[in-house]
Amino acid sequence: MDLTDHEVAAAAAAAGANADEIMKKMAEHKGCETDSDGGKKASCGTAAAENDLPPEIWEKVKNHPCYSEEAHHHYARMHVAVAPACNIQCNYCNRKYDCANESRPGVVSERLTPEQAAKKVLAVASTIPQMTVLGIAGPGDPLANPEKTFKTFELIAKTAPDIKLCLSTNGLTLPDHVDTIAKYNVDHVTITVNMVDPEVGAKIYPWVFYKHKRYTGLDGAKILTERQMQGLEMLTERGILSKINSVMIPGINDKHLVEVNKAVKGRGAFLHNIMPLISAAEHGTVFGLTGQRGPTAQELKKLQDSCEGEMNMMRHCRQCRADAVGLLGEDRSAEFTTEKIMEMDVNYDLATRQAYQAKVEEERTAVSGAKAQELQILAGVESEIKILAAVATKGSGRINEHFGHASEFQIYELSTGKGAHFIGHRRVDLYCQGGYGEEDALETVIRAIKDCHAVFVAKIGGCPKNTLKEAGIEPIDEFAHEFIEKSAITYFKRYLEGVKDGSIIHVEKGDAEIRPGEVAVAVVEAAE
Ligand code: CLF
Ligand code: SF4
Repeated sequence: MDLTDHEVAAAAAAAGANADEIMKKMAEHKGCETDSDGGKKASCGTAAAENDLPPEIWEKVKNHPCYSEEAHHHYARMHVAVAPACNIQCNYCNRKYDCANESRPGVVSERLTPEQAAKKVLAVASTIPQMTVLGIAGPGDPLANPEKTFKTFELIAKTAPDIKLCLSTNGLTLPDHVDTIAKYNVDHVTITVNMVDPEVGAKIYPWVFYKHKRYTGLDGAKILTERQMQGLEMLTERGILSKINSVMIPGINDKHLVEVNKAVKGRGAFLHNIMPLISAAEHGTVFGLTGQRGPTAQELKKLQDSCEGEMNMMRHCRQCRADAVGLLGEDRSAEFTTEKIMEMDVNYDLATRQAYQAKVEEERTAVSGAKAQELQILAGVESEIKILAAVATKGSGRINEHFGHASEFQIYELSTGKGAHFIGHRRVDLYCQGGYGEEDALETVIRAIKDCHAVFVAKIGGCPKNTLKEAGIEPIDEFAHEFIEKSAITYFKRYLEGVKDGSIIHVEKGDAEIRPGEVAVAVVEAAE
């Protein structure tokens, strides 16, 4: 972290700690990204495992599904929609809809009071024992609604102290609330940073509302970026883990996000999550109406890859709703409407939750064991070839979803250097229940994974199998219910052997389509 001695001293004073302690924390955090092994980059960020991180950081991320890619196969999060107001305008947001910072452009079904939210958290925690994180992410900006946000955290900390608290903000008022964030033990804060240059910012933010005044254009963007950077530095000083979300907007900030990556890394951000712009005319957003496109799958991957050398990237974000409940990629919010919760007999039992989570940890250890075996499978094999594979999974790190039931596919890059490396997901229509007919749904699946050489499924019918093969995507069901990485590497080794003996002709694949969340029917009034 690039702090001057003066800044370090100020950090120490602000945090009530001495400079040695602050420097120690910084050094530990740096350890995630420095060469520690003869030039071999130490693992960090979402892909990091227990031995890669300082123990106190591992404690914070190990069962947070957004901060740990590995954890997201096993642990769930929930959001409560207690924060309707916002203090800025983003050109990709229509206030009828959820905050696009953290949500797909669907609407929240209902807004909650802090008391209703606390009851909902207990109801979900007793029904889904692997739900470990409560996030507040909208539908407006949580810190533009500080009373409701912090009251909710206060109630939950009292009644469900084992649940981690998480917050996502546009950062405009973050510096004013960092002490309160620390006071309520909110250990994870996301800031959406789309620019560090006001010239770029003026194309994304028509206005910001700051200290009772509306600022437009360059003036507004300048205030926003200064406040975001100040807030990030203050979080780092206090040892609060921060993640940066950036929306990739081709032609506006796509190239600039490399600069953003450097700026946030330099200020101690733990993770960077570059997400594709969600934009369609029916959303009613400025970008939707002007026809601003989002990135393709390979454009997004290229940018994420180019930033990865600087800092570890989150690639498993689902751009979820402000009232999402469940594992990332699944949405169980309909099971927990206020009406249903009020009728539920809520029994929050910490011991039951802990017993369940102990079982989850056993499963997780088994997945890690399989990963270690994966490296042995590839021992001695070297090749420049890299291919992508799509996987149908319901979670737990296994190939356990039917092709026709998959609403998304997880994408892994296979190489002799990194083995099976998770790089993202692609949302699709359900093949078995496509609202426009099955063949239309199959076409959307093919468009979403056409940069992949293979798709791993638990089961698949003869008809889609043939269509996939015609599209150059090999359907593979022989590893049903096996671990993802180990199976993918077994396949990859066989693929490389086939290329070597001439039975397989390797061809490079093209690009694929990103298909972000669908627009839900608007059922609530616009956010204030
Ligand atoms: Fe929610 Fe965000 Fe916390 Fe996660 S989401 S407030 S850090 S608990 Fe996660 Fe959802 Fe992506 Fe956000 S997948 S949109 S990154
Ligand atoms: Fe919309 Fe969120 Fe931007 Fe506010 S910060 S305008 S709610 S996307």
